[in-house]
Amino acid sequence: MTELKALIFDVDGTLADTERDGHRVAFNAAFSDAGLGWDWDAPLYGKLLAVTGGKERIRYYIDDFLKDFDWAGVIPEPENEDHRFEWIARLHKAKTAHYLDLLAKGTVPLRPGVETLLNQARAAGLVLAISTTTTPANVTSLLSATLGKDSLDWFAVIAAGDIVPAKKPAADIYTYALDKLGLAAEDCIAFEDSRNGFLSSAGAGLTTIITTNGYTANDDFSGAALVIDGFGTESQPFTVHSGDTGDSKILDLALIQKVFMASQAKT
Ligand code: XBP
Ligand code: MG
Repeated sequence: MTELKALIFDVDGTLADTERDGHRVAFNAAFSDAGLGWDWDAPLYGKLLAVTGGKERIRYYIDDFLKDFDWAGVIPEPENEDHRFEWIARLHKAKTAHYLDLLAKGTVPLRPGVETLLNQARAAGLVLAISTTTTPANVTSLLSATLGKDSLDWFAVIAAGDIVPAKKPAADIYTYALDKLGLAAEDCIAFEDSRNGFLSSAGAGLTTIITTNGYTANDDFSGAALVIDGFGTESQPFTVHSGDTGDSKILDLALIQKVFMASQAKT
């Protein structure tokens, strides 16, 4: 049986509830600046989360939700795929700038219990890493805004965004993180919030604990080691969707070790 060496965290929806009041708001601000008249309300955004990656999500919206989008109104050669991609990339860059502003203003806190768990893990000498689809600057800004600049050094690897061509649900970003860590999947445990994220971590062979949020509570997490609705704190204990948590009400290192060992015993 191997010993748990590293904790690998997803960011959006896992470390922080970023989507509805962070990314969505930033997308809408960029759309407004560009005079597009698009408004991604909270329920629509829930549907758009089917596709990970901001640029990919915009393309999905245009192709599947705005079937008659007039490309000729925004680029000179509307049939040119490279030009379409570049236009979306520019729009997404503007979205990222808005998102970074929101983070700098402290609009997006970490989820309750996250900071305590990170500190526990560091004190216990566990390696920490990040594996996310979002743009790298979004990760460093979220960590700096919530935990202070020094927290960037807490993470041995921050694997993010376009560093791999295939985003979640592909396993690539987790495989990349494991490779950079120089660890095997059996040495680590992943923390995710969504089905796409879980497919990615499980695809890389990682035991995964799911902490759901408003957008993902009804996702299919069959095969996950544990599914709870948050990390839990003394005043806000988690609720269990599936898995064995014994008497625990908080996702602390003792529970993580227990879940990790139970999953090792099954393999
Ligand atoms: C996160 C994403 C990202 C964010 C937006 O998924 O899909 O696209 O929604 O960030 P996960 P960007 O939590 O599974 O990594 O606009 O920077 O892509
Ligand atoms: Mg996520």
